[in-house]
Amino acid sequence: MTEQDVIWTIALSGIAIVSLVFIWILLGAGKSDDEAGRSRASAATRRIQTGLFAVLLLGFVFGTWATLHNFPIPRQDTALQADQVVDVTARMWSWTMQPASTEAGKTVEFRVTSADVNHGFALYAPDGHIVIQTQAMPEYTNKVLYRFDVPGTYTVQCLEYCGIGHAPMKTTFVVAAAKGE
Ligand SMILES: [Cu+2]
Repeated sequence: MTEQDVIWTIALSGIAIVSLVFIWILLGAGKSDDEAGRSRASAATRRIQTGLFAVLLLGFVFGTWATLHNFPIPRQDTALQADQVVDVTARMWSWTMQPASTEAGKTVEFRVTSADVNHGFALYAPDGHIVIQTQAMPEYTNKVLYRFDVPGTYTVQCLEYCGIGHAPMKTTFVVAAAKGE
């Protein structure tokens, strides 16, 4: 199951649960016309609302933590412990990367900026998976860290529409096999 399928399954199950509870409440509504029954029903509804809210809140907090605690965007205002720095400049419609290669096992700090308009810096692994991305913005330098475990030819692609030459705005980043240890 891909990540997308897992997210879909969770989302659809959540929608199904909420819908079932809603239908159950609707079916129960109007049954009791005595005062005591009504207040019992509204107390039950409140308990369900509170419970659902708590479950959703915990779900969102956990989901946010689980998906973001490994986020590759480091603190931008401190020196980073990278093995190598790569300066990346985007412009309409090309990339400059200095240097444009590293070695497997190294952690690389990409310092990404733009010489003209906003661009999106995205790095794709040889198997086509996106591994990191950040904005390339004029007058700002955005840092992103990545440890390269898999050697091969990575592809850099612009992810922010920047004019007629946007789609072919690509370059490559080569990760050599680690030198024999
Ligand atoms: Cu672009």
